[in-house]
Amino acid sequence: MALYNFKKITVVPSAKDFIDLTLSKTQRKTPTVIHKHYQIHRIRQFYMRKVKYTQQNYHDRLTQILTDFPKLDDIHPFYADLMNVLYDKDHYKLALGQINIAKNLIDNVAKDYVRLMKYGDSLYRCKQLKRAALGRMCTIIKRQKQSLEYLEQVRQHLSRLPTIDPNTRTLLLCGYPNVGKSSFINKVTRADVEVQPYAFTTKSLFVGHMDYRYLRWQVVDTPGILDHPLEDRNTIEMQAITALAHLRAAVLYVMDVSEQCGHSLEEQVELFRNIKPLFANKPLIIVANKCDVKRIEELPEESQKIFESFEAEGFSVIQTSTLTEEGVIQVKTEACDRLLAHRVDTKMKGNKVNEVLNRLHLAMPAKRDNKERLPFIPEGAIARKKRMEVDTPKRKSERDLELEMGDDYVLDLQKYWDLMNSSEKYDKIPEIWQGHNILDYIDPDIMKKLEELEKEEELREAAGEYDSEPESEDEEMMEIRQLAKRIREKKKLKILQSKEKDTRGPRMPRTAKKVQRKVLEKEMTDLGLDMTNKDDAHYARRSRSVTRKRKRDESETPKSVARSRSSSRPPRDVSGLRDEKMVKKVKTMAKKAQKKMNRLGRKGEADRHIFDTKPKHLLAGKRKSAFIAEGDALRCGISPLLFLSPQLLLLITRSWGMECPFGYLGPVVLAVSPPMFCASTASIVSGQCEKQRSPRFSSAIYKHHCVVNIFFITYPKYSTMSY
Ligand SMILES: Nc1nc2c(ncn2[C@@H]2O[C@H](COP(=O)(O)OP(=O)(O)OP(=O)(O)O)[C@@H](O)[C@H]2O)c(=O)[nH]1
Ligand SMILES: [Mg+2]
Repeated sequence: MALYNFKKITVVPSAKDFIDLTLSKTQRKTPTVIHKHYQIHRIRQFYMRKVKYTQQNYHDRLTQILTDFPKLDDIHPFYADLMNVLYDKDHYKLALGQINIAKNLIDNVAKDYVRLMKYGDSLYRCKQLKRAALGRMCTIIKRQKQSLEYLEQVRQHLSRLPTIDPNTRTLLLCGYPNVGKSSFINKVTRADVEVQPYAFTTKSLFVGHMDYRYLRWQVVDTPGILDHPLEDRNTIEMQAITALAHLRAAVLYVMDVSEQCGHSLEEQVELFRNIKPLFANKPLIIVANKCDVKRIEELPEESQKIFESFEAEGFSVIQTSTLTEEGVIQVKTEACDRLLAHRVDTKMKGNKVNEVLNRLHLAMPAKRDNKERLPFIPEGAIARKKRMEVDTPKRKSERDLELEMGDDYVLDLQKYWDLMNSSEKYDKIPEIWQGHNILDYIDPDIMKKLEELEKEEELREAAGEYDSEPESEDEEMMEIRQLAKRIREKKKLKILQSKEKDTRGPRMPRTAKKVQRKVLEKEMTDLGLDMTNKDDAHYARRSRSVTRKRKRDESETPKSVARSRSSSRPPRDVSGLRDEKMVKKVKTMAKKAQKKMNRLGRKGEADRHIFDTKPKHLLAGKRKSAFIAEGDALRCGISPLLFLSPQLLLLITRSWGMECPFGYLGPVVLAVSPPMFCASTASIVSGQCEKQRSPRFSSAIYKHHCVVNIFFITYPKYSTMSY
């Protein structure tokens, strides 16, 4: 069974509010800026989102309504019937059905328009589609105005219904109007139902709660019922009938014995007979109310017989007065007891009881014999207890002291300190002593440890651990010792000797050892090297400071008067080679060796490559930056008639790149009639500067279509065009 909370159904907005809410939410939560020059895809997306968002909102809200409102088939029959009585089942179902249809319609509208939007080719069209979609959705909601209003009323009413649990222990009050049902419920529960001396004070069900036998009970007060056929009963009465029909409760049929309610005793009995089928399988008590006014015994005999016949039928009749509270509690207890018994009975009749009983065992211990068994306390325990009860006065606790001294009491725990010298109890302990934190040095066991150490030391000494006995060592050991001594001495001496040396003094690097040139040359000659003509050679390795800089070579003999050239080092490809011939040979060899490599070498991705020597984005200016000025040739003082003359050509060539009032002169367009030709010529040339469609240009062509025209294409001074 679905669980519904009647109190927590969300508010159903009216159609107008619903539309306003949803549209404003769409407006708030979706983007708002769109331009017609945006990509069409983006425009479509923009409007599609609006349509979808609106649809989703409507859908969600309507779905919530559908899920929040209870389905009559899913709830307890008592509530289903009550709702049928109160709101009319058909109307209710129809309203919810309408809402469901509206939801589906809105979904379909959105789906259709989103599909259409895919073909929208302009902002305007997309916008119109969106408008149409939202409009249709809103119209659908507008048509649900009545359903929404009805559902909101139902919601409000449902939320105010009393929370009656159809399955719990219940006492149900019923009877003619004005007999004192509400007075009774007010007496036995904490409920506060209106009591008035006229009929139909209570127009709907009321519930109150009470406790009996540690259980929670609910008491339901119903509106009064009149005695007429079921079809004639109004909604107020039908609520009572519904409660009677569906609640498994103990029924208290309240009668007014005094007939102050305006209905005779016979009428009340008649009603009882009529609605008796509703009491089937329910404990029933007849409450003869208002006994303070008239008791049954005071009634005429015929009337008394009525009650006697009731008793004969097995119904208990209890006289009560809500005014004097006579019999009220009796009615309550009897009704509750009977209901409990009845519930147990019905449970026992059910199938479940066997399953439970199989598992239950109630143990009832039987008495073994009549022997008296007194509690036993061992002797020892008694003795100990006696010992514990000593007469010596108890030590006074701080609490006792506090009570004794009152305001003068000061908590002093220092007096309990366990010191060797009790006079030191209140001495102040310094935290720092001679610059040391004394807490770091506190070891409570220090004296003990010291004692132990001393004892150990004494024992060791006594054992002679520290006595050395050289005699005990053998000769070999002696020798080793002596040798070691000598080694140590020698080592010390060596260290001393080395310390005497000044090891850190300046040293001559081995490389800088001076070798006499003559000595070297002689040595080399002896070894068989030819050492003639070696005046320029320098054999020694260059020491940095001396030969860091290459000595400047002597200048060449000047070849011109103006300049003299200093002789430089021989080029690297010549250096080390004997003569011209050798150089030539080496070069051919190198070329040959490279040949194969060159043949194999292909242009690869690693090679430097300029992909586009004239990238358009760098070289083409803005479209507006170049324009063609008609008759620029004239402004430059050139007659169009001189078109073919060589002087003109020369002039044109010279004027290329010249400054003119519009910028710089560029390519020349020669336009001759017929105009078509002019246009094509012009467009060919102007195509270079992307100005085919310049209106100024074409109008110029058509104005002068019969004569030869010279057009200079000019570029503004700031143009980046290169030509
Ligand atoms: N003297 C007397 N008057 C009572 C007693 N019980 C109720 N009344 C009066 O009867 C009148 C009706 O009482 P209600 O409790 O409103 O009766 P009801 O059955 O709830 O009436 P509806 O709600 O109209 O069906 C009130 O004026 C009460 O004061 C009673 O025991 N003794
Ligand atoms: Mg009432």
